Amino acid sequence: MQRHVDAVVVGAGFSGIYMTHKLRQIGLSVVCIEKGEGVGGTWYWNRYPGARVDTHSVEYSFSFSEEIQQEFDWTDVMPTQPDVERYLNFVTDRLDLRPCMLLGTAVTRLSFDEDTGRWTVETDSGQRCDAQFVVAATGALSVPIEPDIAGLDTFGGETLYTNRFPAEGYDFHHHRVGVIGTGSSGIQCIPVIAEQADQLYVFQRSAAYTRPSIARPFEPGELEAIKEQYPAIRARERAAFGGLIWLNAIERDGPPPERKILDTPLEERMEVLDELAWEAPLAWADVLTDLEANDAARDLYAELVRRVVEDPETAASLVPHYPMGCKRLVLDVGYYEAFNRPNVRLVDLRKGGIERITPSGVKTAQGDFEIDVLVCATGFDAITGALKRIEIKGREGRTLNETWGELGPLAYLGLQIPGYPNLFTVNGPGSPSVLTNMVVAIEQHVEWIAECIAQVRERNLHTIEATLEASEEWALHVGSLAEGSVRTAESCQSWYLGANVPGKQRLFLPYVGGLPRYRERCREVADEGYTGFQFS
Ligand code: NA7
Repeated sequence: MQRHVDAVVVGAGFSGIYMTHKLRQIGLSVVCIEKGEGVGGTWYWNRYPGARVDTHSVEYSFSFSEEIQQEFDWTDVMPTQPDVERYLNFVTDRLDLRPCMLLGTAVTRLSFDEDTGRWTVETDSGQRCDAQFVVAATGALSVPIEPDIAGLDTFGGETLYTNRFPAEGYDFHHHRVGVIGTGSSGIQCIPVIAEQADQLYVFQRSAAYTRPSIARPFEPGELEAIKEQYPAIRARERAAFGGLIWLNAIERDGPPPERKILDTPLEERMEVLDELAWEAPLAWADVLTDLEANDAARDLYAELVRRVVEDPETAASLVPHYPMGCKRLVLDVGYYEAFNRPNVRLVDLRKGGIERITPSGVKTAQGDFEIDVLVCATGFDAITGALKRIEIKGREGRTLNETWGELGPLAYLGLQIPGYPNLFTVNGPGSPSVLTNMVVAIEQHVEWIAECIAQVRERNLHTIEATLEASEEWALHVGSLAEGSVRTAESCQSWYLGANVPGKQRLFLPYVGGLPRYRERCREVADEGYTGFQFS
């Protein structure tokens, strides 16, 4: 590794790959340091069976290179984990990024030297370097959390985690399997495991809202036809609220629905249900803002579940008990159908929780379940988790954990933390990130950061740093936008709020105002000479 570089990029997922390319393109010497042995970030670690993107492949891809978008061939409409990993390796090679990547190495410490204005970057391999700029492309969902369940380490069988699943896969045939966790990861792997296992127990603490994915392989010629429309697709994506135009699915970035569920008689609601099926519960103007309307929409949802799941008790347990829209909506392939199989049993933990894991299985208040394999699909310390796990020392040696502990997880525009000059965060707290098409959000951040760094260098400046005042103002603005929706309702416990991590401050972290408005604000800040930032 070079000892003295212009920039270090931490992480080689979508963000790190593009950031490394972009910084090199504007003439910087760059090292990209990645913990995984390969590139891909989320798509390197989450290799569990059934792992798949819930966005159309063409939309879940970089738009910055016409060559790349024309040359790469997706196999599926909704890409699988191997397909995304193949794509990111293709991009890395196509841009010839490997010479400046250090894989299999984790950044452990970042320290800012106020005299030199440079960062020292230390790693778990003992290699270190210094750089003028650091970009944390560390991912919003990259720090797994282990369930806080007694006896987990006493289990005598195999314990697997979806978010660090063995690269060689796992054969569940002839095994009794337990899955803990029914978020996206659990819901995607359960139908696949159900097809293989002798017996599958699904330990559900909270049911999730999910609906069928449009997953299927591309028809011959279909991808080629889409490739001809890239300019129009990209332009529409950039203008869309969530960075998504839902190719091949219903148009959801069009005008919001006008009718209110509470103003609609029951019979008419059922007609809408028959017509729109899984789209029906959210096809109302009042569902995401009025909890009573949300309850009514949940009744529609419950009816849809009952139409698939044969056992009435299981169907009832599979209906979430919190408002729709509070957590990320899941897309699945045969999830509810899996519960009609004779070898699958839902263990509703609301009827008696897990007491402990024993050497032979899971002991709950409603009985013991003997298993050979335990799969934990128990989620992540989202958005701030990865940054908090690196020891980051900014001005006056203050660690990021001290700063955030005192002030909350401040990051001006989600791009920079006051007190940490020349350190940028891609998809940091307070940016649209996880509420939007991640790739579109990442491209916007990477391009803004690259332009900002180019400006600092052109003007012969040493550092750029978000002011405390601007960061606090931004945090208040982000918070005020999220208020009054089901996302912040008391009955909502989501990872957007940090509610899945014991002890984490309850705060809605992403910016809910949509990508176009956010992009415009970032543009204005740059055009006005970087308002809210100070230079040295
Ligand atoms: P999620 O969505 O955070 O889901 C984690 C699941 O694990 C969720 O059902 C949790 O129940 C459950 N969980 C966590 N700890 C426990 C314990 N101790 N006992 C029982 N159940 C537990 O993570 P995913 O990986 O599925 O998805 C993350 C994101 O990736 C997703 O939103 C997409 O954006 C892609 P809980 O809900 O907390 O009651």
